[in-house]
Amino acid sequence: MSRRHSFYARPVLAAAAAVTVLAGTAAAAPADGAPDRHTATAALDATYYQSAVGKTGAGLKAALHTIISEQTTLSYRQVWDALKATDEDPANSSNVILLYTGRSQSKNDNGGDADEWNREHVWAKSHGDFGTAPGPGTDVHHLRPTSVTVNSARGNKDFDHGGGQLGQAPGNYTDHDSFEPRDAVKGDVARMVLYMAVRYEGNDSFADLEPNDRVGNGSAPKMGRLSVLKQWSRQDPPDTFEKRRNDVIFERFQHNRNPFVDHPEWVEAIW
Ligand SMILES: [Ca+2]
Ligand SMILES: [Ca+2]
Repeated sequence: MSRRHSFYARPVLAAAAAVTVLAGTAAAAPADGAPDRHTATAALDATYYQSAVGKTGAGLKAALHTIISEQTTLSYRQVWDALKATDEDPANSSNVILLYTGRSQSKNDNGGDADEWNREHVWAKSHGDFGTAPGPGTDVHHLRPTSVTVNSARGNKDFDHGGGQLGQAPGNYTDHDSFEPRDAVKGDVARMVLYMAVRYEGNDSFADLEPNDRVGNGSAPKMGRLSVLKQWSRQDPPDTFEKRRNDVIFERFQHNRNPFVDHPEWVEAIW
């Protein structure tokens, strides 16, 4: 909760952004129910992203770091309730959608048994050894509900193409040193990893997280492979589910955004 005060020290910007996003998802929604995203993003550019718009490279990364570092920090226990909201099945409000399997499962089936869902750290928590203390280990921008068994199969592997298909999660592949998620979430994974790289720069009590182009990073505060993540981000642009998730985190939980969900072109602008 340490950054909450500073967030509300900018009440005009925060209120303007929040109200406009809500308008974009409700009042301004066209007949098909899809949010008016162009309007919502333009409003965010004029408020939340004002100091980042027009920049590229290291200057853009630094501006975004300052913006998204103003956030509420959750406890690891609070993450359960956050994920039940952020990853809710749009077709069944009693369920969440699991990241790798795509399975719709009861929100109440969370836990540690093989057939339950748990909290997957997409940026594996051993890469930088940040654990589950409030900070990167509880940042729901990269935490997703996953099948306990598939979470275990992913382990702390870097992301790359290839391997054998997972029997319990068709479309996902793994070998001894890497994991490839199903096509529908490849971009989500890339944008989560790159959010972490911008948010955590080593100026707090945690490591500076950065992508690189390797696999087998082990406990180094690195995640690969950057060239593959960039490809996946292009291949699988943000959809309604991913955008709604970003809005829910911003409005209800952390009060910060994943800039790459709002502006996927900023991936190439920085890397
Ligand atoms: Ca996707
Ligand atoms: Ca970093």
